[in-house]
Amino acid sequence: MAINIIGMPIGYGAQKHGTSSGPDKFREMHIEEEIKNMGFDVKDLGNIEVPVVGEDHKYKYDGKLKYLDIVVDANTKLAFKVYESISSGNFPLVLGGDHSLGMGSIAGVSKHVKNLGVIWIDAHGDINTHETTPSGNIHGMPLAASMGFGPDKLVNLFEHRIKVKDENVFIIGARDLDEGEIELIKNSNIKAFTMDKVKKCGVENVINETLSYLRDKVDGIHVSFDIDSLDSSLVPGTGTPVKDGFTVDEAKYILGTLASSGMVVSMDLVELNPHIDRDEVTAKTYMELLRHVFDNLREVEDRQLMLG
Ligand code: B3U
Ligand code: MN
Ligand code: MN
Repeated sequence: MAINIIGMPIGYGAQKHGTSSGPDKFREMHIEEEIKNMGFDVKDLGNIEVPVVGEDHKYKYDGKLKYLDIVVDANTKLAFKVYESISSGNFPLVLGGDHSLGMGSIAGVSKHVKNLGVIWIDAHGDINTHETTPSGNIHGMPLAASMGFGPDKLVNLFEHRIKVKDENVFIIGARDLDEGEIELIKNSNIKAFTMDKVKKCGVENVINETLSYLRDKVDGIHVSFDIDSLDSSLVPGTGTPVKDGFTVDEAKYILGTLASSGMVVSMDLVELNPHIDRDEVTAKTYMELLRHVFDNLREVEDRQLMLG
């Protein structure tokens, strides 16, 4: 197995477009070398091509959903890349980019892993539809679209099918949910551990419960990690920071425990906006989390090698 770095330099799904520089920031922080140093075979597959357009494109394809066709096209390309990677026995690590890329990743992974689980770690739900979105920003919709909720263009991205069953989706850390998102959670089988619930139950119990549920039900887990799940005071370099979030240690615990489950087959790291970061703190925090993930994945690999 090799780790396949896939850059998705997209910002059109968000209000601020600076996340398009995220993948190259990770490279500047020596992401490939860091993962290699932990004993992995790593291959950087480069960036998905995302055209650069002006403001005049915002409502060119749809009166409400911003930059719709560009987001769809780039995510379709991403889905192909991710599918190619995972079906060749590799681990796709998708570097964002805004969170609209979750649609492309999940579309690609779920073509190979038929019964997929998704863990979405985020201050937001990202389960708006064209009907409920307050902003028209598509990074608030990818998880809904992946479960079959939303406009055809997003739901049928890459392939005409539901990419993940709502019952196999966990949202962890949400604390800024819109009215329509709360309704969808009520009327579906999505498992939402809002920040309030996490505080009440404890991070450890939430993660244990998530993993023990998914262990019997799915063939692999895609982790989609939004850096705004951390407390706003810790991550100035992200477009929509929200207070009362995770500490760095809690984020490490969550990602590390998921990685050591042996069930994680692919991962997104999203919403790093280097243009608004302060002294690279957000980028550095991201790298610290990443090292922790790969430390834990390394142990899983070693265990599997020992068992032959
Ligand atoms: N829920 C809001 C805000 C938002 C979602 N994701 C982010 N912000 N990063 C929306 O626009 O859908
Ligand atoms: Mn998000
Ligand atoms: Mn978010």
